[in-house]
Amino acid sequence: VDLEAFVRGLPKAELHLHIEGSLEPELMFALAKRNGIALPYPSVEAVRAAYAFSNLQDFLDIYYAGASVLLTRQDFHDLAMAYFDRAAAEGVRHAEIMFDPQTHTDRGVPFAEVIEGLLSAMAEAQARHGMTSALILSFLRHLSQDAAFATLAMAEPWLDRITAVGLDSSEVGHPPRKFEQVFAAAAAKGLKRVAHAGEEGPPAYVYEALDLLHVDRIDHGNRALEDEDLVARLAAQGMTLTVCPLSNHKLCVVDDLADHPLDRMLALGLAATVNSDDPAYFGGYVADNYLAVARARGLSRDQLAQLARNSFAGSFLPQEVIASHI
Ligand code: ES4
Ligand code: ZN
Repeated sequence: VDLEAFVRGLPKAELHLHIEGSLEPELMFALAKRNGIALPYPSVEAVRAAYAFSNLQDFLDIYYAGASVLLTRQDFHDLAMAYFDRAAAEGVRHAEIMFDPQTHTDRGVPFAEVIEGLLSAMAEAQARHGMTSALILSFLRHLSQDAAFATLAMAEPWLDRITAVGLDSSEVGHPPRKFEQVFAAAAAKGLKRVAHAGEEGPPAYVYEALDLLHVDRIDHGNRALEDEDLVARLAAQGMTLTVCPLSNHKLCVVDDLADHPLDRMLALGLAATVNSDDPAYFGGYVADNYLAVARARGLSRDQLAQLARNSFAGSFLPQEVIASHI
């Protein structure tokens, strides 16, 4: 079979996906119309043309603006269902999806509307595709720790349906240590922990995520490669890195996909995985990410299969379920 069929046929888990980042311009326009919201773009083409970013903040400004069309539980259901249908068609068997409640509650959208829409889509993905999923409640790091605590309090009635907390948005200037107490509170409630670290921020932020937030996975982690001791530690403890090649290229974390460090990570013994991050904004879903980096770096089928195994091994599924996928 050709490489594309091989990648699509490989059973995969997706561990780093912002559900708001899966909002395709077509659905953005449809929801704007349904909700009577005016978009600052005349057409789907104009929206896509605006997706040229030179750093993370450039992207985030447009990403938060796009999310303004999401108002009702039906909107969140439709958003997530579009992602699950697409992911299932390209071999994703399990997805751990991040959502940013503050992006919505700060606009007056009730937390219940957001999470109930996502949960109903997750149930439908299971029924329709046999696909399992989990929710990661992500705190916006450009906001305060108090705001994160308020978000965790809002989530209280649904904590049995939330697997982990995460940390995303503008990294530089908002180190993990800012959220030490709220992550400890989440851990005490039995939640797993992940954090974006080392996407634009320095290796010190990866150390803080490990030592102060006690994370179970590092999202991105690219800049950990600048610190040999940190690499050795991440490898020794088998810490999963959720790497996002097309995102890295679009946000200029790497200048050229041909220089992407994914295979260097594997060679260093790091538990790297491949993920789509914000597929509607970065030009591809998870299979596109495997394919693009495979072609740019000349990855072997063994390496691609290793990445897919790493994705299940790094998931929050029970050990016996992980074993059944690997
Ligand atoms: C994000 Cl790529 C990335 N980094 C940090 N925060 C985010 N939120 C959505 N995508
Ligand atoms: Zn991300």
